[in-house]
Amino acid sequence: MTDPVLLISGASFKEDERARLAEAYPATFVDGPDAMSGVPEGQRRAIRAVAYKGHKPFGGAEMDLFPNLGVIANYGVGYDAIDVAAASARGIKVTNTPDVLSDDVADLAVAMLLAQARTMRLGEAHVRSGDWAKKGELPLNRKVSGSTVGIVGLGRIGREIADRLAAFKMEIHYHSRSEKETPGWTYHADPARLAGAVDFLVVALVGGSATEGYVSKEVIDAMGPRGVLVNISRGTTVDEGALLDALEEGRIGGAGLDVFLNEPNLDPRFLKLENVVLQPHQGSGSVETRRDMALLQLANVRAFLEGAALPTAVN
Ligand code: 8YV
Repeated sequence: MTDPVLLISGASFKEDERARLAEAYPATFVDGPDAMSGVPEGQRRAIRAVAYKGHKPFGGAEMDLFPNLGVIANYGVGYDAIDVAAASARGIKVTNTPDVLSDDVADLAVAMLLAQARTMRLGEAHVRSGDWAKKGELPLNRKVSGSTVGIVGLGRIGREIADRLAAFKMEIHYHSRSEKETPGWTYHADPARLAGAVDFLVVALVGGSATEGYVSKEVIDAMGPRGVLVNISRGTTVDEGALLDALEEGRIGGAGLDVFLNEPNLDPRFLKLENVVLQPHQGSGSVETRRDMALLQLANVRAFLEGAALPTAVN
């Protein structure tokens, strides 16, 4: 048997994604970083590329198991699970899958914003339970079109969200590290000031240590009792304890959340809340986008193994 040059790491890879990678190059498979030390030593020496999927930490200790590793190709735009500094220090390239998923993630952000503002969960339950016929109309809800939104993090995905919400005639405000060139949108240097100025706050930050708890208690408190928070970035970007307290106490109006600390085992306090829409980290989860992500990941693996320029390197 030929020694594998590719390690496919991630229990969440779909069968067809795994098969496509394994057809392209001799490969072996593990569930995640915890299982990498179980790869036989001879195979570990042969491995030059890792196709990675998942959110478990992939650090220097795991990289050192593979003395000839040259690239870690991440399935996802966010690579906060991978210690990029450790990779760079070892001369290992890291790649990700930007752009191809921005539309999907922005679509889901808008969907959650609409669902929460227009109380769609309540509406659905009202129809299914028969309460519509028995009790009549639902309490009125919240107009979205023409209202004000704040985007925290105006990167590729943040811009897609802002463009969509501009089409809802919403006034666009944003916060990012620096002011950007935008079509008449309002920049706020301070995220709490932004939160205080808008009806809806959408978090589109990158993950990682630099943005941990960035949407702090102060930012959440500034939103006020009608404020709705939407997060499609990482659970780490929001102070989750402060968010739960504010939601439970009605100090903010509600939230639409696709990401959580400790996902998929989210804090059970979320499950008791009525003023939230909860999604299972499925921002990029359409058939079309996941196919494009898988193909871009493979393109990066292929480029590395064939000595070509990496399509989407991050270091
Ligand atoms: C995940 C994501 O990669 O792209 C990202 O950063 O969070 C998602 O698209 C996907 O769930 C696979 O883990």
